[in-house]
Amino acid sequence: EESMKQLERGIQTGTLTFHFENLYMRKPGLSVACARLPENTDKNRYKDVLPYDVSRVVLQDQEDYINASHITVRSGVCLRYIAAQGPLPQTCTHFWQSVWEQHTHTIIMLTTLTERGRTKCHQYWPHPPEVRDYGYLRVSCHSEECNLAYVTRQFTLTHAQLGEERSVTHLQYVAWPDHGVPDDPSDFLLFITSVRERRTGDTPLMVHCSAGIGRTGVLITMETALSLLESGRPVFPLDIIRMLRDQRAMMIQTTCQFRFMCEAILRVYREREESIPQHHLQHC
Ligand code: PTR
Ligand code: PTR
Repeated sequence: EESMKQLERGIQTGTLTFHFENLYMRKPGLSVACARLPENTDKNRYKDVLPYDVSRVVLQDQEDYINASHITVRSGVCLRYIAAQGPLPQTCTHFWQSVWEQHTHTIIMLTTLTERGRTKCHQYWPHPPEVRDYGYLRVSCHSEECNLAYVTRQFTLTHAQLGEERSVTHLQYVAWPDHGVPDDPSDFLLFITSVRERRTGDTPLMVHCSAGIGRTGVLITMETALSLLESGRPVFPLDIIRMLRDQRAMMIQTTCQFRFMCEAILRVYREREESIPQHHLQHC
């Protein structure tokens, strides 16, 4: 595959990381006015990580702001996401409201609550078997299962006014510090596989870390690359990242994250290549 040869060469020679470092962080000309309104400033975890007005998730309420962006990948495959910051104590209700309104059935969390003694995300869900109310939504957590690198939780959301119930799955990857890369590429690839298994229908997956750009960007790029590989299409990571940054600024934070991701894509590609010829041999 030509794009994979380019990728391999690009990593070896360093041209890919050079181009990555020269990509724009934000799409020029897009405003972030709503995020900067005085009534919304304390809803942003980081003053420098704000959603564009055009792609922000709008809550159906008087107070319509949340630091979250719609991300749609359209390049042969169609994948929808909401990329969000880790909720703050004062934004947990907005977070659950967006889960409900956007019909999200899976939340992917890529951070722990604290890292090196600093808060990265507020615990926005109840410990099992507790139940908690977030605005009009009652959230109960009825199971928590720990894997090597991630935790799976099952929530039930009940809408107080409508009486309607929905199940939401929570997948929390716990082996990935911010500005860093996952501890183990195989664990991470397994995690992406379980994320892919959660894809049913057309509803967006909710993805968040602390700022909702670095690790969230890596996960979205990676799932996109895998689904392109699966459908036999070429993978150009820089094009994917540019497309993501046109919808949420600064997606993928560091060169290390970028390189990690490229190497993981190559690894998946090689494993697929190795399994295909063997399969043919058995038939000869
Ligand atoms: N000049 C930057 C680059 O190409 O890397 C892109 C950029 C565009 C950076 C806008 C920042 C921008 O917005 P602000 O002035 O709000 O930081
Ligand atoms: N200004 C913050 C900082 O650099 O610490 C913003 C920030 C925080 C950016 C975390 C990215 C972060 O990582 P992630 O998006 O993976 O949570």
